[in-house]
Amino acid sequence: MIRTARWYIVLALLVFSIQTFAGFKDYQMIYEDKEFLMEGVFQVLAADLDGDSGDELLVAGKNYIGRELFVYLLAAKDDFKPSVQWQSPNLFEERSVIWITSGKFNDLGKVLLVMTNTRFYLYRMEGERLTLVGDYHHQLEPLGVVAEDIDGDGWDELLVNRIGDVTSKMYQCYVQVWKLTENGWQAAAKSGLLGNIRGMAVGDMDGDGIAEIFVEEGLRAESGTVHMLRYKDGKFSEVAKVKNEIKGAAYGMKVKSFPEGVRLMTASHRGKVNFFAYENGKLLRDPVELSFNSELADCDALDLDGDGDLEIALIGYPRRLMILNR
Ligand SMILES: [Ca+2]
Ligand SMILES: [Ca+2]
Ligand SMILES: [Ca+2]
Ligand SMILES: [Ca+2]
Repeated sequence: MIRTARWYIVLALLVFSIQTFAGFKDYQMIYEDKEFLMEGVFQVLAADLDGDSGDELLVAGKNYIGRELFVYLLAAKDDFKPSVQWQSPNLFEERSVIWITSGKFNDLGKVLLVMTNTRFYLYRMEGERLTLVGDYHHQLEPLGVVAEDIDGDGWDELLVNRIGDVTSKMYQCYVQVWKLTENGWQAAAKSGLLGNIRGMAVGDMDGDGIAEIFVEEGLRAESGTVHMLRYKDGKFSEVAKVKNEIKGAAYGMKVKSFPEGVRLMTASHRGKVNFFAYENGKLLRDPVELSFNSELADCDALDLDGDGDLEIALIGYPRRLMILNR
């Protein structure tokens, strides 16, 4: 009897230690679709649009032949297989791709922001659907958009990656900050030229309640540099950077709160997923690198099954969706 009890204790300790040491290396593909929804899927976004503290899953992409640009809100519960819960109208525009982010820009609350070359749209979640609550013209010629509260005033700023200069070798990009005011959208500030920006993310890495800004830049598709920036009094300053630590261009970047702590997650066109922590003023790369035989275009993470740990969603070129779980 005592012997059996001892075995139970040993077993319990074993299970406990396995759970304790489950790390990024334990992520495994649990769902995959190589022909997901559209001819080109550009972006995946996890955002809590209905305020229930669980993120919703969204993707944006294009059908070239049908001349269609769509955003989809997906539902994926117990079996991790995403199904379409809502589809945007066709937002097609000549020569335009489509970008999505989410933010709390004014008292409308958290909204989905969808941008094309000349327009952007705000959608609010009402029940199971998204409803258009704003529609604007713009001339931003964006290369990417993200949103978060980077100055601590309680409202999210919109950050747009724009081309500042074109040399024979590369684009020189900068980040422009926009605020939604009573008089509409106003440009608040811009960074200096930061290089050929391929990935951008925002999130509070040091836990002070204000989001830091991350840009990844480099030549063509070669390995590049990740810059961690802080925004204060209308100016950007560099907090930390890491060079050549990611294999290939990191087009996908997100700041996420894993059980291990807050991490910058990157996804590169050479199929690598990496995680960076911010400690003692430095960005430190986790030794674990996940590898996929796909050019990764974007990544995000959210708790799909409600177990308190994050699933990772990856987009592979041109239309592959992968869900990882551990
Ligand atoms: Ca939610
Ligand atoms: Ca703000
Ligand atoms: Ca911070
Ligand atoms: Ca989970």
